[in-house]
Amino acid sequence: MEQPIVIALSKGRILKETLPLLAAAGIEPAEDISKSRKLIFETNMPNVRLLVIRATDVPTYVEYGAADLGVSGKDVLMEHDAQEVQEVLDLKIAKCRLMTAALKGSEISSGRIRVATKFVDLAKQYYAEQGRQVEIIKLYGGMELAPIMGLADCIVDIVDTGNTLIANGLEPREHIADISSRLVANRSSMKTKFKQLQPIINQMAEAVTD
Ligand code: PRT
Ligand code: MG
Repeated sequence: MEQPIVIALSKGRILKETLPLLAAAGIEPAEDISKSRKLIFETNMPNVRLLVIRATDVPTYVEYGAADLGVSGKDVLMEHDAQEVQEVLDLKIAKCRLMTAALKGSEISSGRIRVATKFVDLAKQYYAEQGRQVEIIKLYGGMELAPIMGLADCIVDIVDTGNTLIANGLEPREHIADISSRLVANRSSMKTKFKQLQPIINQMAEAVTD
């Protein structure tokens, strides 16, 4: 008998690029996700359901097995870092870079600095590897404002075109990591539901393009 499969998707910018990859695996939502306020969607496959949730919540659902598969930015995965969440595929979508940034032309002290970010653990790890003393200030959005207002010397944030930094008088400084979205799986689901998950993963893999 087919077991139920739950796939957690990040709403927002990743979703649009995820749907064609799911379609390649024969999975299509039963209704238009963008026109609905629902959080859970039936699909054309009777045993497959989709969750559409905040990007940062996807690893949590997968970690606890409330979802078998999930699609999440590498940034979110690095920050979440859970044993039970297994990365199975680089989907090569929603590409961007994790970078430090500071006010244009500003000089950063070699001593202790303040860094504003929503990626607290990632930033701690990065500066520890650099042997630099930092105080991390957790923010939930609009990181660019922090250096302008003197709250922090620099920020750690996602950069794509760089336009957001420029618009706020900042410039990118250090490249921390290249980011793209990944297909992740719950480790136990990979064992107990392998027969059902494997074809989904393989068909998505075939649809990935650079
Ligand atoms: O908004 P919410 O709290 O629900 O979560 P979220 O902000 O993580 O979700 P979402 O949908 O905004 O982003 C989901 C994922 O998309 C991220 O985890 C990244 O892996 C990926 N991604 C790709 C991006 C960008 N590109 C991106 N440009 N995430 C965010 N941005 C933001 C960035 O934070 C900055 O404010 O866009 C701005 C920079 O863009 P440029 O083009 O001006 O440089
Ligand atoms: Mg957002």
